[in-house]
Amino acid sequence: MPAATHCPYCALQCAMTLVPNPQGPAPVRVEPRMFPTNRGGLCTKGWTSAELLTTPDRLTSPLIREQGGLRPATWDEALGRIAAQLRAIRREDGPDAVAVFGGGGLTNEKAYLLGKFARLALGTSRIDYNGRFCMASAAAAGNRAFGIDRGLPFPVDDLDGADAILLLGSNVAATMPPLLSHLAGARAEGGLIVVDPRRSQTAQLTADGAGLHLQPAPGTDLVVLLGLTHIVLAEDLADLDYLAARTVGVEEVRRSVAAWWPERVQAATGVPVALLRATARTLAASRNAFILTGRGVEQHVDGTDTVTAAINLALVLGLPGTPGSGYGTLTGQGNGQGGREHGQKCDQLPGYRRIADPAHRTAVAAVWGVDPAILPGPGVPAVELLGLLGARGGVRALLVHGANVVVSGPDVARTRAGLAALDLLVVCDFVLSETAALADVVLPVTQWAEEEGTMTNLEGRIIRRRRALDPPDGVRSELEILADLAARLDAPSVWPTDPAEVFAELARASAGGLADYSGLSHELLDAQLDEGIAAHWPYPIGSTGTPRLFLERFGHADGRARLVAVRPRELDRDDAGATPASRAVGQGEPSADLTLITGRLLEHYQSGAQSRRVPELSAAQPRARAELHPATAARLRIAEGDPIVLRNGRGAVRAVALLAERIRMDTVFLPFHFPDEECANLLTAAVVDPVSGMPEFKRTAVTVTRERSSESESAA
Ligand SMILES: Nc1nc2c(c(=O)[nH]1)N[C@H]1C(S)=C(S)[C@@H](COP(=O)(O)OP(=O)(O)OC[C@H]3O[C@@H](n4cnc5c(=O)[nH]c(N)nc54)[C@H](O)[C@@H]3O)O[C@H]1N2
Ligand SMILES: Nc1nc2c(c(=O)[nH]1)N[C@H]1C(S)=C(S)[C@@H](COP(=O)(O)OP(=O)(O)OC[C@H]3O[C@@H](n4cnc5c(=O)[nH]c(N)nc54)[C@H](O)[C@@H]3O)O[C@H]1N2
Ligand code: SF4
Ligand SMILES: [Mo]
Repeated sequence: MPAATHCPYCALQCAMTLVPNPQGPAPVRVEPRMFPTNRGGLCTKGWTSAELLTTPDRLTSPLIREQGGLRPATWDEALGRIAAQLRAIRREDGPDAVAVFGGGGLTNEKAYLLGKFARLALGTSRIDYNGRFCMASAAAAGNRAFGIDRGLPFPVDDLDGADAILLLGSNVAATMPPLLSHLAGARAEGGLIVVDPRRSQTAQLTADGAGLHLQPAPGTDLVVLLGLTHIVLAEDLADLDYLAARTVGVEEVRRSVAAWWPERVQAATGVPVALLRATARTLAASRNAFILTGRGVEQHVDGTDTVTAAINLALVLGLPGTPGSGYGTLTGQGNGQGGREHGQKCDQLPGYRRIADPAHRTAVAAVWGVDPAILPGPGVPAVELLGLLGARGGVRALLVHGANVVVSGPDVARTRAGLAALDLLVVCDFVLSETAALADVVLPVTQWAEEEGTMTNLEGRIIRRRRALDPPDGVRSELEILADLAARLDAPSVWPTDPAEVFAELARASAGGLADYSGLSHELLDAQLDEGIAAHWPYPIGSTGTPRLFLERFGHADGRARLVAVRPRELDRDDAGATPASRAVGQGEPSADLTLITGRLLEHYQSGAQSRRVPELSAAQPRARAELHPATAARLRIAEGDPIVLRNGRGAVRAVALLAERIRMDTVFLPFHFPDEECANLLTAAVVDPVSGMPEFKRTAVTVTRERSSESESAA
């Protein structure tokens, strides 16, 4: 039977039908399906997604480490060993010696059960997930400004009516290609404005009068945004009626941007005054404008403040909560939205509830049938958690579900050392990812086409993932694994393994929370699929969902949005010496010091654990290539295709030089999809945004040289 489902990868969750294909290279064939986000389109990753189902190195048996290697084991042996070791560690060092690391790719059902498992079966406060690398700063800024964090508080097709869209640090042409159809309206009006230190595929869409490209020095977006807000206020372009009726805090923001006149912003960021003014005026003159942020502006130590500055600009222009306009962040992972709502964040309980709030604890404990006093308190965010691995008084056992931290976490050498110092590393995956290869026990799990569940896409729309074929023998679902371990650990409460039952429990536990799913069920979602109804949360019992938030009020008690005054970071704290600002205006001696920014290629997904195993994708992008400006390359005596090394105090990465005029001369771009000696995160630092705990993936000081074999020439 064909199954109407969605792509396994990103948050656009493009709709597809999986058709049985017994004769084909993969057991099912992917057919695109009409849906508001993708309109029948798919990117190359979606088209090839079924090939991973039968990848030759698919895991089909638990593995246990013995004498340095991994050997197959029975489920009973593997789970028995995990339970025994967890019990012993807990007895010796207490429940916080065991930690859990989740993922934004997990279904809502898995993410919910994982949070419950950590709190009830392990009793640990130490759970967090890879969404901390992805959504944490935008979430923190959204909560601060609006009192609710839903990536897009409006359906994606609202963008169609826009005549201006300011897209900050997002390369949707590579990261969500079908979304481009929603930008066509703004392009036709000349209103697509892209802010990126690279002339990315998305920035190239602004050519020929379709819009503007602002190319600031990496990490200076906050200053750009202060400058834009300054111009809007100084030129009397602000929506004063809206500010008075719907917000608080504009006077502080007015004062905070007063000193950021355009010439000063140009000097600090490299963006010409004329472009700054044109941007502010285009946004202010448009009837329907949107401001959208992506990881380029968020993955910084000041990411929360930068998103706050973007929201301030949106509020000054009167966009959020105004029909046909708005602010949003483009959620990344398949369930990056739902994954941040149901309890795998260290400070959170289901329904986007706070674990430190007594009323929230009581509500969830009642659904779980336990005394709220047994729920642990808040834990620590992901980067801090990874820093506790193997430390004295830290974590001795780690369970990983849906993340490949030795490729995608910051400062990979630190994480590798932490993992090596553990007594027990358990990884659930369907392939032997680089992290799974280090585990003491590996548990093979089902893939997307083999399971039922729900995902919440970038619009806060809850959709169904449907089973199209049986999993291979030997593979179990994560729900079964968690229930089995919970029983072995004598956990209280019930541990359903049927995804529909888990969803029903999640719905009850979320009732009354911000992300209320209580009116939904698998059954209703299936019916909605056929009727094409949009199940955006909050969806309390008796409602029909909330496609658009904030039309009448924001999430704070007084219904008003908050403008929060923010200031730029110290631009000279870079560990390589020269500041981006000084480079922006061409000061300083020529040197090999560059600012590394990292990001994505169309063909690969995240750590590459999945996409590197799909032949077409890995053939298209087999190796890490580092983008350098030809002038920079000439100065460093690097030619197209040369093997190069990027280096700093944390490590060295090998890559192939890719010369491209599209990048700033002071910047080098490296994709993070590759492992081992090509792993970009050998260079990134475990420094985080103080509000959100999000690491700085997008601004790292490096030196770049040709590889040693030709060192004689470059040294001359
Ligand atoms: N092909 C593909 N698609 C994906 C994914 C994938 O791995 N591969 N992952 C999914 C996930 S989880 C996510 S989070 C999204 C991410 O989607 P995006 O946010 O679009 O992805 P990135 O490539 O990380 O960063 C976007 C852009 O930010 C720019 N940038 C870097 N530093 C700065 C800076 O300081 N300022 C500004 N303004 N821009 C900067 C980069 O040059 C890059 O073009 O993609 C999703 N879709
Ligand atoms: N330098 C740099 N680093 C970055 C970023 C960047 O822009 N630059 N971006 C960051 C961002 S935005 C993100 S989201 C992270 C992503 O980083 P990761 O979480 O490491 O990314 P994935 O490769 O998606 O890892 C998911 C792993 O889980 C497995 N998996 C998939 N589905 C399931 C499931 O249902 N259950 C289980 N148990 N396993 C599953 C996959 O096979 C894979 O091995 O990377 C971050 N790291
Ligand atoms: S854009 Fe995202 S959801 Fe759509 S096919 Fe590509 S990876 Fe899948
Ligand atoms: Mo992400």
